[in-house]
Amino acid sequence: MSLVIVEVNGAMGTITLNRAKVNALNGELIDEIASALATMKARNLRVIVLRAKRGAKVFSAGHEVTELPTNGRDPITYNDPLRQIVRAIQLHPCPVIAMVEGSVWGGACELVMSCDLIVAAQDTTLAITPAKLGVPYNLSGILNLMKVVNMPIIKEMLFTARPVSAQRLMECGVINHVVPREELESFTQQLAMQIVETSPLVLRILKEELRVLASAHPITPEAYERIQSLRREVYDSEDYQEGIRAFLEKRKPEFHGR
Ligand code: YXS
Repeated sequence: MSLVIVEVNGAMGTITLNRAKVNALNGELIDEIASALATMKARNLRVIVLRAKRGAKVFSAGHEVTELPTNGRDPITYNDPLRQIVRAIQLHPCPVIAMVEGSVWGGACELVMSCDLIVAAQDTTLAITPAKLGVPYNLSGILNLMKVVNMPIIKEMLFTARPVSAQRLMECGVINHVVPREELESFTQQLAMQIVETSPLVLRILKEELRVLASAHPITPEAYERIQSLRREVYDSEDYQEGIRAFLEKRKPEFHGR
């Protein structure tokens, strides 16, 4: 498990992202996060902390761009690793706390927001970037963002793809606590211990009730199919190819709406 560091301290588990340079979420890293979660579930741990290494400049750069398909396939399908790990966190039977320092990008914002609580260092920023890359984000991903971020703010984040400060996101009710970096670990540990003292059976059912109710959004098959056809027009577009090409060529994309 080189891409994550797994620690267990009593009833608390810690998963530290440890992939070189910027913790870009490739399939291998996500498999190791999922494996760590499964181990912690088997050990009946009562709270999990998901973090980057101490002092990280980048918490995670989001989806591994080189793993986004450019051959006409949907870039974010049900079994995409990002989709898998978001579901694994949402279905994990105990609370998962995202302890965030550094900058968070793209799908890593959804990863952080799929956690149950977010504690962030003061200099943390989150940027949701599909519009910058030309990626047609998927319905369940958008719903996950909407569960956490109110509509005016999620529209600004999605439409501008710009970083937003942790402080502002705490004021908007997205982030639970913002603390100085040097207090991040102790504060998160204290919060985790408060959770450990409560009934694990009740927490398990509360978390699942909240997940089920928050996901209860009726959508007709025709509406779903219409969205999927609109998304296909995007990932089949020249703009989609341009977004990924520009990223790989380290230049600004030039989108022409086709
Ligand atoms: O040039 P080398 O080989 O050292 O590689 C560079 C970057 O190309 C690479 N890298 C990535 N590789 C794959 N996937 C990524 N997401 C990714 N991000 C970065 O890591 C090496 C170091 O990056 P560099 O030189 O830019 O470091 P930096 O410290 O100057 O800047 C760090 C970042 C994170 C601010 C910068 O790398 C950046 O803006 N990265 C892209 C962030 C982003 O837009 N992520 C969204 C990925 S797509 C996604 O998550 C969803 C599909 S969606 O777009 O829909 O939200």
